[in-house]
Amino acid sequence: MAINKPTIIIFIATVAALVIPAASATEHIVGGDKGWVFGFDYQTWAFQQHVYVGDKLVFNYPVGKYNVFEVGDAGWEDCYASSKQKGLTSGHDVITLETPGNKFFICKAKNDEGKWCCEEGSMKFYITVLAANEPAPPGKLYVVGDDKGWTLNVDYQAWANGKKFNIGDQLLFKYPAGKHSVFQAIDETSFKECIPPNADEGLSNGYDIVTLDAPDTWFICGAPDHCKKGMKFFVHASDPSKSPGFQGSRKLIPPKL
Ligand SMILES: [Cu+2]
Repeated sequence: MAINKPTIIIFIATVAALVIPAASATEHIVGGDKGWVFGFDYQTWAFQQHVYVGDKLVFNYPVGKYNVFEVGDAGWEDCYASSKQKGLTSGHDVITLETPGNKFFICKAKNDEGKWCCEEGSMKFYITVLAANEPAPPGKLYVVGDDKGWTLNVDYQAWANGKKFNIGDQLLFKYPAGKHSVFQAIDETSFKECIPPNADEGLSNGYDIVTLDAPDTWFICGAPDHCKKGMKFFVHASDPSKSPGFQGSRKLIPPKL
């Protein structure tokens, strides 16, 4: 029996379509080794994942302690899930991400001290699921100061000097709202002298994300004297368009914590 060429091509295409998604599906353990626990910053974790349709999210926690609800963006914002909705409660909940777009997850329980896990324990996040053929988002997300966040008495220049930044990378400044702020000094001189630009050019949410879009950026805190006390650093970013990975800017909704 002769098999003609189109048949073979269709056959190969079919096999490829069946095999490739399965082979590339990834399990993302929510919170990594920490699992699904009270007081972990899941939003930052989610921003650091590259998630594709077909991938799975795995929530690990002691049975009975917490739960998982997939909600809409309003439910995520307000920590709300309808009383009719049944959450996941197995302690090892696996959710397959079947469509692209933003997916929202919350916990609806109280911890041992009677505190709400979503409202008070930041057990909530959204994650952006990419279509199989979408390019990986460019850039890396760095938490400024790592676990210390954006605060006094940290050597931020030493923190920045240890890293190779690219244009398109993002810096996340975490701090209690009202205590600090984030400004980009307009040049090296205003950086050295701690002169912030206009007040309306600063960020002050406490969870501020800045995309590096220029080779040189100077960051300073706008709170009185904080810059002079060391809340300042300079970042040099290379241009990754010279490497094949860069594909435009990354879309984000800032979380409201
Ligand atoms: Cu400050």
